[in-house]
Amino acid sequence: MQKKLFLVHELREHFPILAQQVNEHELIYFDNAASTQKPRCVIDAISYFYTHDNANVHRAGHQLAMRATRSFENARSIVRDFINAKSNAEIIWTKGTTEGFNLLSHVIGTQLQAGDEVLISALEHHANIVPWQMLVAAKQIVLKIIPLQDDYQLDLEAYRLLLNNKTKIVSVTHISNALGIINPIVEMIKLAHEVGAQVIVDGAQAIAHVPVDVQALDCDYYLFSGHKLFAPTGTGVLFGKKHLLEALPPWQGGGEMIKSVSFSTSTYNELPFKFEAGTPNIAGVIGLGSAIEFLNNYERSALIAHEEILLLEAEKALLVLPNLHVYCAGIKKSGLLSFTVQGEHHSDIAMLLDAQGIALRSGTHCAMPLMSLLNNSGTVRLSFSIYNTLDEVKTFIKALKKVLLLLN
Ligand code: 7TS
Repeated sequence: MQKKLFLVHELREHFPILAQQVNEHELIYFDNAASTQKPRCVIDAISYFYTHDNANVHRAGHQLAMRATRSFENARSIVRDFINAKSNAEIIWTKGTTEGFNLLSHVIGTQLQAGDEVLISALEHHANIVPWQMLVAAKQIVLKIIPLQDDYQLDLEAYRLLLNNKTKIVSVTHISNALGIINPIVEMIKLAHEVGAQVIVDGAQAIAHVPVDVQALDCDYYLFSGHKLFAPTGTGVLFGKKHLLEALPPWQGGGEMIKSVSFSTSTYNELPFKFEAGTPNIAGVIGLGSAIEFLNNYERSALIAHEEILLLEAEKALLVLPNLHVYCAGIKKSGLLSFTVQGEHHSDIAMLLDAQGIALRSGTHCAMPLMSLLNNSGTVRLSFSIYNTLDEVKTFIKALKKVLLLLN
């Protein structure tokens, strides 16, 4: 397919929400790690579905139901190709990364024994901590934490030492949502497989910023949320290797996930429907397909290079400001960076930037254990997307300088 030339101002035109003023300033949206904005085609795809095709999927034989099912399953094929999964059976719809973790910890948990070990890292989002803690309480499994080096990158040597024949699951983020660090997941997956452990990768942050090829990674499971990839909220994907998903019991019971039901027993549907009980988020899933098609119009490497420039320029400008600490400066990051200002509360800085039309997140970023390690109550986080511009970075730096003067 012929790709469109990437010009950031042309691309921005596709995102109607960006053309607005907030607090009498042009909106600068730097909170993309929390959720991305939606292009017009995604908004239109949802509207089109409800205007023309709305019906339930996989049930009736009437025209609307067939159209709805076709568009819904077409989105599954789009996702399959986007992450290079082998088959549609490996693409399970969820309502987001969090639901993916709850599903996996629950069904994998049924097969774990007391004393089996699950490894997560110190960089994890709560979504990859709390479900495992629930399993510790329910099944007496052992949860171990891969520590960080002094520069906050994962300590691979410690990881190697933690792996042993009791390690059943390694569950780790591809990119940290609090620090932007990219984990060496290819190497981590290889090492985990050497001891027979399976690997779950949290792709919530990575999916919008790096190409993901689940076959090349050889991960066993890969999770992401649609809303961080220009798609509607309430959509998400659980990729799992087919033979592994087949060996797992279903999670929720109900319609769609069954083959036959009697009052005494039920048999289950084939993949991927075995894990998709009840009516799914049909319009949302169609929107997710549309978001990926939008992204596929552009050369991915050009989008990635653009985000890298934004990140590097922001880091360079922040590093010369007094009393300001940029986390993981000089280390390759993706999509975002975090900083703190000595003596100032992160939420004051975010609030004063909001007054100048700049949206960003401050706080723990749902990574409280990591914040304890950093020894602070939170950071200010700048997170970028393909529609952000260098001018926005410059305006942000000017606005931040004003904030710092005001606070002094
Ligand atoms: N994992 C990571 C690495 C995340 O960044 C997030 C959301 C999740 C899991 C959970 O995703 P959800 O879509 O199911 O909520 N992270 C953020 C964030 O950094 N700011 O707001 C949400």
